[in-house]
Amino acid sequence: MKTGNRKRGTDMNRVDKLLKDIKDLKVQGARNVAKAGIRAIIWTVEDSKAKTKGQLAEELRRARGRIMHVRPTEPMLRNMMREYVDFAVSEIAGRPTASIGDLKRRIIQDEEKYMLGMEKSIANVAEFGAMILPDRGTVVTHCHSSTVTAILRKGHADGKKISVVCCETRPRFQGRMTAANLAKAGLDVTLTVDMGVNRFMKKADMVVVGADAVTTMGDLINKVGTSALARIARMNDVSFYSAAELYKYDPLSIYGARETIEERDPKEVWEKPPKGVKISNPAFDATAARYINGYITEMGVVPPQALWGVAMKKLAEGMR
Ligand code: RUB
Repeated sequence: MKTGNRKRGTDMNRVDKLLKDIKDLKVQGARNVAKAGIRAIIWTVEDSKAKTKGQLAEELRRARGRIMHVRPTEPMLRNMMREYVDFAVSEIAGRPTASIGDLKRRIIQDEEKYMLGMEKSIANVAEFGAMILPDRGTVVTHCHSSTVTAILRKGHADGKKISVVCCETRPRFQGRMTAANLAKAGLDVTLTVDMGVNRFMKKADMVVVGADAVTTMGDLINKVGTSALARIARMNDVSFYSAAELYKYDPLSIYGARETIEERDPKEVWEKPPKGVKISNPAFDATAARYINGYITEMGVVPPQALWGVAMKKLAEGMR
């Protein structure tokens, strides 16, 4: 992730710049967005001019509010922001004799423990995911998910002979990133235009995609095009999995909240469309649980209906 200092000649500080990078997809994928959110909290603490503990706590709460909504379809970011800032605020409230400097140091040091938790978690997902990959066969994926590439690279490292078909993923072509990453790791890779995936599905062994959000019903919200892929997989009797760390679960969906689907700038699709042409550019779509064989999580592969129970336990335990 890029770091940045206060930009000369503009009002943009490094936290604003990082949030803009997240919005502009310079930081891409739910995991990386969540990590960048933690970075933004750390920078808020480092750059804080708060003179009292109350001011520091208030700055953290305000920063959390801004960061949480920078990309609306990202419960991992929201879950991590809640947890990290709750920890920071409870440190501030629970250590009456500590100086502001000491408190800031504690909050900043916590990042290391937190990131370690994230690394352990993705290593476990990769381990469980690699186990269910075919020993030899074709796996289809969509967009760029760091979690899916971790699984495929682990499978390859374990000696599985896997050919991967990546959808190019219009309009921002994140599939190219996946293809480049996997080819570099030595896997056999084909990039196809999105709708060209149909002809590969007939000989595919499984589909694995990432996850931006998972609901209590077990439905998946991921890059637009995922739901069509799931249906094509079902028509061809191909198993469909999503690699989703448990922090992708949205606890608000237990009360019936629906995931907001981010609508992106129409210019991503067509810079200057002719008059009278309307552009639709949703970033994500929803895939019903009935199309999903399982979620590959850090606790193992779980059926969609069971995910929320396992995820609530993980959220209660925390990342550290
Ligand atoms: C990325 C996307 C990815 C998930 C999972 O969308 O849909 O499949 O975020 O990624 P965008 P990861 O490019 O709009 O961010 O497994 O890395 O969390």
